[in-house]
Amino acid sequence: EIKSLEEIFEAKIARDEKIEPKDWMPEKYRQTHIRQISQHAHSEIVGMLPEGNWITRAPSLKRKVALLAKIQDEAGHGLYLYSACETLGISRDELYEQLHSGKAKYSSIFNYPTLTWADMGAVGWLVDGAAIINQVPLCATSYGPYARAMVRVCKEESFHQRQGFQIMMTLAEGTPEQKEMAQDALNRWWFPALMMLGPTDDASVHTAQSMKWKLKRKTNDELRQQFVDQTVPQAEMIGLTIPDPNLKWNPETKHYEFSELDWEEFWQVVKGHGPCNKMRLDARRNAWNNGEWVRNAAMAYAEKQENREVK
Ligand code: FAQ
Repeated sequence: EIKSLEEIFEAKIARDEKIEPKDWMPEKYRQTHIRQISQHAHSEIVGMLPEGNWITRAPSLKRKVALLAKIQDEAGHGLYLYSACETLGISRDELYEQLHSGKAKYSSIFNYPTLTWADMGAVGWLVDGAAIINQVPLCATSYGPYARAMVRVCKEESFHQRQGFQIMMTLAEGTPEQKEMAQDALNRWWFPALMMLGPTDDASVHTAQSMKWKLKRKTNDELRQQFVDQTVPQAEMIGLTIPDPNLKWNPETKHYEFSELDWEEFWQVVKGHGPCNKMRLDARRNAWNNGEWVRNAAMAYAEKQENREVK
C-alpha cells in the first residue's frame, strides 16, 4: 500500500515522532511554526530590554552578576530559537525585518515598564514562572528543533524564576518600605503575567489546529490555571497578597478561581498600544541600525579571509 506524504506525516504525529526539517510537512504546519517560533524568539530578544534597564542599578555586585547572566541567557534563547526557525526555510534577515516593521508579534508582557528594583523580582518570579509553565509542554512539541531547544531553555528559565523569587523573598522580609515595594511590583505584574499565556480558549484562533499537530500540548486556559494554582501558595509563603479580590480556592475542583482578565487591555497591548510598545520597538530598530557598521565590517573581514585562502 502506497501512502501519501500527508498520511506519512499524520502517522508520525500520531506516533509522537518528531518532524525534522527535511521531512515533508503541510505548508500550514510550516507557516504556523514560523509564526510561533519567531514570535517566541522576538519575545526573548525584546524581553531583554525591561531588565536591561536595571543592570546599572542592581543593589549589589552579586545581584548584578545574576541579572547579567539571566539577560545573557535570554539573548541565547533568542538566537537558538531564530536558528530553529531558519530550519523551516526563512532567513534571519526576514525574521528581523518582520520584527522591526511591526509585522511580527512578541509577547505582550514586555510592553510594561520596570519601575523599581522589585520589578526584577516580579519579572523573574512571575514572567519566567509563566514562561516555564508554557514551555515545559513545548519540550514535547512535534517539531524536533523546537522541542530540543525548549529542553535547554526550560532549564535556564528555572534558574531565572528562582533568582526572581529570591529577590521578592528578600524584599518581603526586609523593611516595611521594601515589603511595600515588592507588593507594588506584584500588584502591577500579576494580571499582565496571566495575560501572557494568551487569550481564552474560546478566543484563541490557533489552539485547535495547534493541538491537533501537537505543536501545543496544553491550551492557554489550562496553562493559566496551572500558573495560578502554582503561584498563589508561593505568594502566601512570602507574605504577599495576590491583587485579586475574587481569588478563591475551590475545594471541589481543587483549583483557584480568579477574576475575568481585562481582555480589552490585552488586545490593546498586542495591537501596539501598550505603555512601552513604541519604546521597545524603537530600541530594537536603533540597535539594528547602529550595528550596521559592525555587520559590514564582519562581512568585509570574512570576504578578505576567504580570498586569502584561495591564494
Ligand atoms: N502577546 O490563537 P492564539 C519569555 C497572539 S518567552 C502577544 O492563542 P497561539 C522568556 C497570537 O500570536 C515569552 N500576542 O495564539 C522571558 C495570535 O496572533 P497571530 C513568549 C499574543 O500562538 C522571560 C493571537 O494572539 N513565549 O517570556 C499573546 O496558539 C523573562 C491569537 O492567540 C512564547 O512565545 C501574547 N501574550 O498561542 C524573556 C511561547 N498571546 O500570531 C525575558 C511560545 C497570544 O495570529 C524575560 N508561544 N497572542 O497574529 C506560545 O506558546 C503561543 O504562541 C501562545 C499563543 C500561547 C503565546
